[in-house]
Amino acid sequence: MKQYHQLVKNVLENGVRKENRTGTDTISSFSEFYKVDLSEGFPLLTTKKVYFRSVILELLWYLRGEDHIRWLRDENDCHIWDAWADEDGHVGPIYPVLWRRFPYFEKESVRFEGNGSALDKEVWMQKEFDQVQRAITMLKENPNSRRIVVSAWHPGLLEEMALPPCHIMYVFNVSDGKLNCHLTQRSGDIALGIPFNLACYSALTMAIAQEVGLKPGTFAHTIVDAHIYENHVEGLKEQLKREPKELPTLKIANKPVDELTFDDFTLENYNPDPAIKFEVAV
Ligand code: THF
Repeated sequence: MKQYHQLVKNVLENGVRKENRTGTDTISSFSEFYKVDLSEGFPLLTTKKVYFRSVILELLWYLRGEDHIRWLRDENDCHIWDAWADEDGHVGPIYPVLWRRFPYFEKESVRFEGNGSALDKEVWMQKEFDQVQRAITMLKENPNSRRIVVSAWHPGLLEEMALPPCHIMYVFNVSDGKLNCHLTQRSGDIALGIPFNLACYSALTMAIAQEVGLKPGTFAHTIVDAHIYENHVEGLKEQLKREPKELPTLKIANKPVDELTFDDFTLENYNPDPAIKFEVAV
């Protein structure tokens, strides 16, 4: 993954020092972009070990639509979201809820009856929108559409969230029989989060491509505030000395996305360099 190494170099070279809410300063570069061709392999970094199991479990958890991490933390012993959850595991309406049950209002006619008379009134009813299912349906029925968007930004709910979404919107695009995905991220932790986000959305794109009968195309990623926490700089410089190897292959069972389990994802030919320990800033 030369693109990732280039991204790290760009941020180290062009970045400026910034203070932030976590108390650990960052080197931060405004608006970074890279893309990878998913036909060249599954973009799981080879210059450090990335925990594939956690990546896929995080994706399956996003797809579950819940406002808590119990499935991830208690049933699957995956702890990457623990820092943001309360004891019950609640994280509020973040990605899973926003992807699968985005709250919205719809006008409906309701009949009020009494005293032998009836009154029809228009009222606003709260509903939930499954954006992932809509994207899949659109890809099947109208693949040339430029409106196949999943948005995880909901200004009215920010107060309820454990943290506001970092990857705020993705757009699917079909060109030449291939499914492309562009992710817009408002804030990206280059050492820890980005390798996960890249692999997670690439796996999602591959799974959806298979379900709708397209080939996987390109994953493209815009990161608005692309930053390296100061305590990650040493580890990343170490990683830059390592030579990227051939990418592994990901095989996904041919099932609808909603029926996938961890065992349906098979990673082949992954021979990474050793893991590098990075502390997560909360
Ligand atoms: N906050 C910060 N500061 N960085 C992030 O990357 C981040 N996320 C999510 C929400 N807030 C964030 C959480 N995602 C790990 C990986 C992804 C996370 C959080 C933590 C992590 O600790 N990874 C380790 C170990 C993995 C494991 O044990 O399975 C690693 O070495 O990769 C970005 O979306």
